[in-house]
Amino acid sequence: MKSWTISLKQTLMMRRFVITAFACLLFGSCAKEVKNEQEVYFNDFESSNLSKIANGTVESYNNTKVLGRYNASGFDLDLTDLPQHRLVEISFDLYIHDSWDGNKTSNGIDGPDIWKMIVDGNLYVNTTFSNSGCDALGCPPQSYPADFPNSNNDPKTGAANPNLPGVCNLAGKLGGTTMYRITKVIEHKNASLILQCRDQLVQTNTSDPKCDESWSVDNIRIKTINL
Ligand SMILES: [Ca+2]
Ligand SMILES: [Ca+2]
Repeated sequence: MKSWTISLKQTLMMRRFVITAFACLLFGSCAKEVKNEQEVYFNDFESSNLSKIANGTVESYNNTKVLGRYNASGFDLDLTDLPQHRLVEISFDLYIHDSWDGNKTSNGIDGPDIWKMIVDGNLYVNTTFSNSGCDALGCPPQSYPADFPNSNNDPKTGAANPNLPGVCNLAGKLGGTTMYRITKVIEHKNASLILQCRDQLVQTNTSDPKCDESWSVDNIRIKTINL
């Protein structure tokens, strides 16, 4: 009788273990590690809503509305009254339009073509993109997905979509548009957050810099996370 009681207890424990393990598998995390996430901002710019954004401008690109385009500038997104949190996840689509030159310098004529993401004054992305592709002169390297300088990756490395249409299809120009999915999870506790995106593009040999090289973003999503 005693052995039957132990065996029943063991069976119940085993069942509890199996249910817990199954729940862990099903939901991707165990009870202790459940993330308390809250979306505090999302914008696909389809309604051209630019509240909370400084220096905002909206254009249509490839059948969607995007924040941009920018050249030698950028935008600030200013959020306040965030719920209590430990981390923040920032994600968006970044479109690199036309003939970016990556790490190339060419004595200051072409580049480097730098793009930055700053949160509350701290630099989280400081990279270059190369959209020129490979030609007879070779492949101008880009820093992304690593930071600039000292990183040399092939053009369009890490792209979510490398073959989108360019904005300015100038005769003989390489480029098109490359879309990157930027996602950063950062330690953050403040009730306010300022996201700034900027570029330092170099194109001294053109009369229309914004047509030669520009960028835009779409689907900005910001989540606060408690562990
Ligand atoms: Ca959009
Ligand atoms: Ca350039």
